[in-house]
Amino acid sequence: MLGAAVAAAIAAGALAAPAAMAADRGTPRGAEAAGAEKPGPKLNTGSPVRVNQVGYLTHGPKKGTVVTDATKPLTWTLRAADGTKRASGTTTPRGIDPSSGQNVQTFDFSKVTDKGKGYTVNIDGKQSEPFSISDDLYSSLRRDSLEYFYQNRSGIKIDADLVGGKYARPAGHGKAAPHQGDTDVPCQQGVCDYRRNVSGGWYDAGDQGKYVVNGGISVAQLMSEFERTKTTKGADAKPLGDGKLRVPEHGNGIPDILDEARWEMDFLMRMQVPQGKPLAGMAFHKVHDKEWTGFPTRPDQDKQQRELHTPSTAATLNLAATAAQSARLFKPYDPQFAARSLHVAKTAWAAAKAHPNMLASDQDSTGGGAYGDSNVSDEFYWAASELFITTGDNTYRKAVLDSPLYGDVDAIFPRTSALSWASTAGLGQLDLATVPNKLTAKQRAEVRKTVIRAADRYAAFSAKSAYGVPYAPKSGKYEWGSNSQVLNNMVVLATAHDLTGKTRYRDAVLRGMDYLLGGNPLNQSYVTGYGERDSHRQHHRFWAHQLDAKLPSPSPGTLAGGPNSGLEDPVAQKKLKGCAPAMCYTDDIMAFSTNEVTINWNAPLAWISSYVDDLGKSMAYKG
Ligand code: 9MR
Repeated sequence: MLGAAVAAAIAAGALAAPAAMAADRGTPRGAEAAGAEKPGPKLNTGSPVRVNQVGYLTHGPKKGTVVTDATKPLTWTLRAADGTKRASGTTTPRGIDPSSGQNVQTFDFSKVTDKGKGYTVNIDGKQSEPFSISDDLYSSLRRDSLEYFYQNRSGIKIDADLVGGKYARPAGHGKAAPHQGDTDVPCQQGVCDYRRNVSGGWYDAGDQGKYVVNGGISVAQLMSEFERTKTTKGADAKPLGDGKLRVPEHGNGIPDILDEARWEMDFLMRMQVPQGKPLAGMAFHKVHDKEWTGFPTRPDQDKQQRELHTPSTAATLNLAATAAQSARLFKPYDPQFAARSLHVAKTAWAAAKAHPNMLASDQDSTGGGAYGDSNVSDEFYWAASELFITTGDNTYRKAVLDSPLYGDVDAIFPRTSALSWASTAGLGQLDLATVPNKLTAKQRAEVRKTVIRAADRYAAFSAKSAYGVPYAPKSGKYEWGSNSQVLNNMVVLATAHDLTGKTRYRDAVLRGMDYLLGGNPLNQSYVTGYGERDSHRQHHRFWAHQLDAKLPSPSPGTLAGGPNSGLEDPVAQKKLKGCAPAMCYTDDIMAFSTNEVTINWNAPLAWISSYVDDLGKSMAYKG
C-alpha cells in the first residue's frame, strides 16, 4: 500500500487539467433505493434483488441475494423473459451482511437447468436485472478481457480493423512529435548517464507509465492462462490460439495470447541494464512521465519527458521470473526468443542476488505510481520457482526449498489477496503445483497442499458471505483494487478445483463471478459491457468519454478496481463518506482510488474468464 502522501500526489496530477464534464452514457437504470440499508452516502443501488447480471452456467450453482427489512423467509419466483413462472421457493434470512450493513436474505434456484435469456428473479414485488442460463456465458468475456491488453499497447497504432473505429488511435510514445518518445529515454538525474530504448509494452492503467513491477504479474498471468491449457484437462487452447484474439499478429503460427504476452516481454527485457554499465543485469523499476499529465490525454499527445527510475531488486526479479516462464513457453514457437529469455532470466537472477536490497521507495510517485516494495522475499521465491521449473537446476531448487516462505501458506497466499503486484510468491507456487517440474513427489504434494489450504480458506469466506464473495480482509476493510483481490483468490480456488475436481472450489469461483457481475451490495457489474448496470466511466486518459464525448468509454471486458474503504481520492471522499466497505465505489472517471483500470486487474479477469468459459463447456459435456 502506498501512503496518503502518494495518493494525494496522484490526485494532484490527476486533477491537474480539469476538463468540462460532457454527457456520458446516462445514469444507471433503476431509480428506487434498496431498503434495509444503513444510513451512509446516498447511492443508487437499483432493485434490491441481486443476481449475476450476465447469468448462470446451466449446470452450475444459481444463487442471489435480496436486501430487505424482512427477517422471515420470503417467496422468490423465477420468471422467463415472457413473464411466465418457471420456479419458486423461499429465501433464507442471513441477517446483517458485514460488508454492506444491509439486512439480507439469499435464494437458490440451482435446480433450474432450462437454458434461456431474459430470466428475472422476483421477490416482494421487486424484480432483478435480467440474466441468462447458458453453457456459453463467458466466451466473449475471455476474448474481451484479453483485448484490453492490445488496446493498451504502447508504441503501436491501435487498429480500427481489429477494435472498431471509436477505439482506434495512433501509436503512443513513438518517435513522432509532440512526443519525447519511449525509444530514447534518459534516466532521472543521477540514476544513469545514458539513454535507452524502452518502447513497447502496455500502459499500466489510467496513467501511461510502464512499471516492471506490475507488468511482471500481469504478463505472468497471461502466460499462465495459456500454460494452464497445456497442463489441465478440459482447458481449451483453441480460443487463445492464432487468429482468435484481437491482435495484429494473426497468421504467425503463435497462439495469440503469447503474441500479446511477447509485446510486454520485449518491453520488460528492454528495461534491463545492459552489460558494461553499472548494475548490469538489474532492471529499471519503471519509466513514466516527469510530471503527471492532465485528463484526458491520448497517448500520442503526451508531451511530457519520459524518465527511467533507479533499478530495483523487485523489478529485476519480476524480469527473472517472467523471462524464465517465457523461455519454456516460447520454446516450441520461437527457440531463439526462448533462449534469449532464458539468458535474460539468469542474468537478472544473478544481478538480484548480487543486489538483494535495492528496494523501491513508496514515495517516488511524481508523474507515475510508486510501486514501492520493502519485502522482496516473495519475488525471490517466485523467480526461483520459475527458473527451477524451466531449467531443473539445483541452484534454483535450493533457493525454493531454503526460502523461509516454503510451506508457509499465509506468506505465500496472503489472506486478503492470494496474489498481487506486491506479493508474488503465489505465482511461483501455483506453477510449482501445476506445471511439470523436478520437485520430488513428496515436495510436489506439499506444494499442492498449500494451494488447497489457501483455497479452503477462500471457499470458507465465500460460503460465509451472503454475496458469496471469496474475499474477507481481516480488518473488514476493502482495499484499492479489491476486485482484483477477489479475482486472485478465485485463481487459487480455480487451481484447487483443477487439482482436486472438488466442486466446492469451482462453486466458490462461480460465486465470485456472481459478485463481480452484479450480485453485490451495489447491484453493480464491475466489467464494462457486461450486465445491465455496468461500470463504464473508469479512470483512463483515453477512454475518457465522461469528460470528452468524442472519446470512447472503456472497451468491453474492462474491470473497475472496485470498492476501496480508504477513499484515496477527492471524488470518492466527497461522494462516499461514511460508506460500508463493499459500497465504497462510484463509477466516476476521477474517482481513481475506486474506479481505475489496470493491467494487473484485467489479467486475473482474463485468467478466470478462460477458466469459467472452459467450465461451462465441460459441465455441459458431462451433462
Ligand atoms: O494497484 C496499486 C494499489 O495496490 C496501490 O494501493 C495504489 C496506491 O499507490 O496504486 C495502485 O497502482 C496504481 C499505480 O500506482 C499507478 N498506475 C495505476 C495503478 C492502479 O490504480
